[in-house]
Amino acid sequence: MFNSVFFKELGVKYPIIQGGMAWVADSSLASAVSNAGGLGIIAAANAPADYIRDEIRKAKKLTDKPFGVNIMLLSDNAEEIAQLVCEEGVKVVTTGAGNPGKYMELWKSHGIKVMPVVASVALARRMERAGADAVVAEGCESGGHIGELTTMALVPQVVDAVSIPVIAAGGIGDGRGVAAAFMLGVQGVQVGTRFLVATECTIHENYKKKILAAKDIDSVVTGRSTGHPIRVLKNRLSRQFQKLEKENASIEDLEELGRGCLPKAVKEGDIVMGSIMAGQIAGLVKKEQSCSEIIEEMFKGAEEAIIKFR
Ligand code: TUI
Repeated sequence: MFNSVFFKELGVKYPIIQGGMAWVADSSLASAVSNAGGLGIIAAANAPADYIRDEIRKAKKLTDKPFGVNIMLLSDNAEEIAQLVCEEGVKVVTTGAGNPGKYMELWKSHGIKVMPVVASVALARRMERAGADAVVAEGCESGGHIGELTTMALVPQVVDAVSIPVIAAGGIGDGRGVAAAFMLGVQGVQVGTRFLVATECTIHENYKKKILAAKDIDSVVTGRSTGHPIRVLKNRLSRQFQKLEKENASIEDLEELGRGCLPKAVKEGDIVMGSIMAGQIAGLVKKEQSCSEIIEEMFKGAEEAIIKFR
C-alpha cells in the first residue's frame, strides 16, 4: 500500500528512515534497519572523522542495501564529515540542526541523495532551491534538538510549499502514526525513538529501560534560553537545567552543565545525570524488538489503520 516512488528509486523497500540519533545511530543499528528494508542512518554527531569512516566501512560489510549518514551541522567537524561522505561513496545524507546549503553542490556532484531535516517552511523552500532530493519535516514531538512546530502543523505546510518528496518525523511510533503521516501528503516517515529499543541498538540497557518505562508526559524541553532547545526525558539533570534557566543562568553555565551528558547516558548508562534524548512517543514504546519486527509491524499496522476507515 505504501509504495513510494522516491524510496523505490533509492532501492529501499519500506518508506522509512531511521533517525540520525547522535551517539546512538551506529553501523549496527543502521545496517539492521537497512537489512530490514528501511533506510538506516549512521549519525556523525560530534564524533571524529576516523570513527565515522570506520562506521561507514563496517556498515558496508554488514549490509548490501543503501544506508546514509546524518551530519549534525552544529558540530565543529561538519565540514570534514561533509567531505568524508563523498570520499566513502555514501549514497544518502541527512542533516540536522542547521542549513546545509554550502555543501549541497559538493554532495550533488558526487551523486549523493540529500535530505535535509527542516523544522520550518522557509528552510524547506531554501533546500528545494538548493537542490535537495527530499526534505524531512521534523515536528517538536521529536527527541533531541527541535524546532517550534508540531508534526501535525508543520508537515502539511511543508508538503504544500515544495514539489520534492517530504518525509514526516516527530511523534511517529506505530502503524497509526505512519498512516496519519501519509494522510498529510508525505512519501515516507522518519522514526527515532522506537529504534532506541531495537535489539540491534547498542545503547546502554539503562537507557532502553528508561524509554520502555516512559509515560506520555515524561519528556521536557530544556535549552530554549540557549537557542538550542533539546527534548529529553525528565531526570535530575533536566531539573537542574530547568532551575538554572529559571534563574537566567548564562549560556556558558548552561552549556557547561550539558557538556558530555549524552554519551554519559548512552554509553555509561547514567540515567540520573546523563541526557536521555527521546521523543514524546516514548510512552507508546513498550517492548524491545528487532528492527525487522519494528518495521514490519509498523507497516502492517498502517495498512490496518487505513483499511478500518475504508
Ligand atoms: O538535529 C536534530 N536533532 C538532534 S541533533 C542532536 S546533537 C546536539 N547536541 C547538542 C546540542 C545540539 C545538538 C540531537 N538531536 N534534528 C533535526 C533538526 N534540525 N531539528 C530541528 C532542526 C533545525 C532547526 C533550525 C534545522 C535548521 C534550523 O535552522 C537553520 C536555519 O538556518 O534556518
